[in-house]
Amino acid sequence: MLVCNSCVLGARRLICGYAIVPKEAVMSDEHFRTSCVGKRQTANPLDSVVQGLFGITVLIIVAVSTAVHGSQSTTDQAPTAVPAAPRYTYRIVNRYPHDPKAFTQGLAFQDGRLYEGTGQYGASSLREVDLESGRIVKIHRLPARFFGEGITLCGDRLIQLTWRSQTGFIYDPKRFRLLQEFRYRTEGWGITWDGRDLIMSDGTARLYRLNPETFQEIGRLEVHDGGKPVARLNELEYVRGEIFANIWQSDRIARIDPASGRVTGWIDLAGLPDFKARLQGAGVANGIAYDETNNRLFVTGKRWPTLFEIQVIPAGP
Ligand SMILES: [Ca+2]
Repeated sequence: MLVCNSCVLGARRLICGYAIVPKEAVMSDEHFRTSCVGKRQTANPLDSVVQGLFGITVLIIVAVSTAVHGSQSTTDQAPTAVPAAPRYTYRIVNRYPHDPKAFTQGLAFQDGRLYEGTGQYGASSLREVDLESGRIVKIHRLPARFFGEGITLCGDRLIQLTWRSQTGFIYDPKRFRLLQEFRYRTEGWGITWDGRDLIMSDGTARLYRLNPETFQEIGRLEVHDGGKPVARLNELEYVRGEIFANIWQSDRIARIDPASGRVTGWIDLAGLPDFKARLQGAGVANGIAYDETNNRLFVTGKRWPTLFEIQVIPAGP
């Protein structure tokens, strides 16, 4: 059971009547239709008081539930560590349209082309998107039994993970022709390529190095900050010697040292997108792509109407 990411942990920090829902529900259209996004539009002032009391109750339930289920892996259950690494914020360099229906799970950029992977059963896809207009240039729809997750370029191959199917797909980036499938043992969340190895996340604080030819695990990295594991590592991007990782249920990106797993900085994307987009169903930040040729960093989120090019800057004291 998980807490609704759009309501509790998003920028709005409101508690909806569906705050504790299975992960599948969090990611479903049904949840967004029936969650506080819809309720709020007809709320009266007293509702906020009721919601506040309900929220406190929900948080107590979550705390008790966590204690009761404490026998599970500490890595999986550990809350995101209190940031010990320096904080960064952003400066918006450019804004581009983004499909507000795209449940973004992966983003990648190479040779002037932007690629996006989307999730949800029955709606998962792989896309090439025109950066300037947001127009879908090319789309491959996954069979309904697959929930699409992270994507990455790996030389002249385009790789896409799926969530719980332990199945990855390899495509020709030009035509999206399926070249090969591969298997892995964990859930599939994010994936990136450092020019040598594939690096994959599974929602825990662990990153896996995979041989890009055999897809066998060749190493692991425990990601930590202030001595504590940093769980819920999601979409990934290799950026000039660092691994950038979205943290699921938050608008933060962890900057990770690939050698030690230490978080060297936190990029806070709060405020992207705007409040109006949140009301219209935009979820948390997810999707990082780096244009190595032009040194451009792109970020977006689940159902965000905008894809941003940003410059990362220190947050200051
Ligand atoms: Ca990426």
